[in-house]
Amino acid sequence: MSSDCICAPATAPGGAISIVRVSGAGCHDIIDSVVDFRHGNAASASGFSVKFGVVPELDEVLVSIFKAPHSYTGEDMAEISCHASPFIVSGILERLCAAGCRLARAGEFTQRAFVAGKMDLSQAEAVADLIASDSAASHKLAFSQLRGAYSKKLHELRSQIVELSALLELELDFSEEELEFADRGKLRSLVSAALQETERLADSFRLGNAFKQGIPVAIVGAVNSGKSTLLNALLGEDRAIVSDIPGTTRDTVEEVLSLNGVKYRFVDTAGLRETDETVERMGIERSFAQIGQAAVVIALLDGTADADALLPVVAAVKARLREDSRVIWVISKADLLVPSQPPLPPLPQPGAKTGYSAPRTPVSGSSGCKSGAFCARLDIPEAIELSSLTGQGLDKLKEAISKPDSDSLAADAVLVTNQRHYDALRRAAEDLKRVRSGLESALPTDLIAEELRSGVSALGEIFGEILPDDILGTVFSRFCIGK
Ligand SMILES: Nc1nc2c(ncn2[C@@H]2O[C@H](COP(=O)(O)OP(=O)(O)OP(=O)(O)O)[C@@H](O)[C@H]2O)c(=O)[nH]1
Ligand SMILES: [Mg+2]
Repeated sequence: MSSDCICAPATAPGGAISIVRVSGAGCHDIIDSVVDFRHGNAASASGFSVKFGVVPELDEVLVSIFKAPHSYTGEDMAEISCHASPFIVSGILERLCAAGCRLARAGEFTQRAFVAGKMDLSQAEAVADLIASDSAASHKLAFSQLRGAYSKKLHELRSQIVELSALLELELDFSEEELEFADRGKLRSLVSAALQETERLADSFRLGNAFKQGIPVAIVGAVNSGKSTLLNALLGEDRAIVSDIPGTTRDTVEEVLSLNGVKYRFVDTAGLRETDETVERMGIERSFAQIGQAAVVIALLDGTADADALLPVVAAVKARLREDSRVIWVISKADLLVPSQPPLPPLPQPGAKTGYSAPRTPVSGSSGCKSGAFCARLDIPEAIELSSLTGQGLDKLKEAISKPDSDSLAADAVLVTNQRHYDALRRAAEDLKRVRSGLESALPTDLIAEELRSGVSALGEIFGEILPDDILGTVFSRFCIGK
């Protein structure tokens, strides 16, 4: 454990009260030289205590005193609550530094907590995520990671692999006697199970990361189908330019919005149509790219348009949609549709895209595609009828966007949200795959053991322990060698 004393402001500028944090052996003596306490002093305080004092000529302060190891860093610590003037905060820091402290580097308190074994590396990372969390979803994931649910899951996985390693290492120790401690069939099935779990965790990164960064949602459709109007309706403000001129939106427009506690990044795109115009063409290429990148695609189909004219849009969406993405089909401008009975009357001018004034074709009943004609023609399972002008269907759309995500979050699944962890899990999965094929091809034990060791160390990186030696510790703790 580092012995020097560090100090730093723990609160952002502003507000009424600021907190200056101090940590390190001997820091209570430094505090005593900076603060005149009304009763006693920091060095002689026992356990956790809060003392009132004065920093001469500067401020009245309240000091929380923590004795090692019962503090965030595991060291002697103090938190000085003062009035939130930048002058006072820097004055206190100056006096602490003059008395023997140094200014802490970014994250140094948490780093000390990790070194003291107060938390593992993934929990330390969760502290940063918790501070950065800006939605119920990202908060929930960071908090559960901090509380150790995530570490527990990974520890379980890792100890499975350590156990496999331990058996193989034991064989290596007794290699002259040609003993086989590990039943190869059992080993194969254990490796498969560990590989499956490793891959599941690695695969959860796409969702976990999306929860953290904001889930990408693309609003796509033909020109003039109401995409920009929908973005504005979702946001409740006039963010994107709306006009009845087809091809109004040329470039993507992105905005963040939380639904049901989940953060989404909505992207309004250029309308899809055949065009020779270079800039519009470039915009449409970007729309196509957005379909391929989004986790959720809202595909707008203008309910007043000829269904046949929408077939290329449906085909374009289906062709570019990622396998793990969701598409929500939406029939827009529902306020212009008159509920009536099928069969559908012929359209006055096939292909006309701007004749929205006259209410006409009923595409369905009250919800979904009850008549089925429109959806059947377009070969889509169902669609939400929506009017961004009246708000009809808007709640239903929000629900369709957010329900699957809030459900998967509520399922308490352990999700990977950190790129470093994802990389380590991927490497561990590759090692396990090599172990599996090594077992299948009866590779020598020492080579298989090597791959397993590498997998253990990859997973260990997640917690900050890179100790393949603990495999040996497990061997001796579990087996009586003399027997
Ligand atoms: N009646 C009605 N009109 C709508 C609705 N949504 C959009 N419109 C109108 O349709 C026209 C086109 O709307 P936009 O939101 O600009 O359409 P867009 O899909 O973004 O069009 P591009 O950017 O050109 O691709 C505008 O005149 C809107 O007022 C709706 O729900 N009901
Ligand atoms: Mg637009």
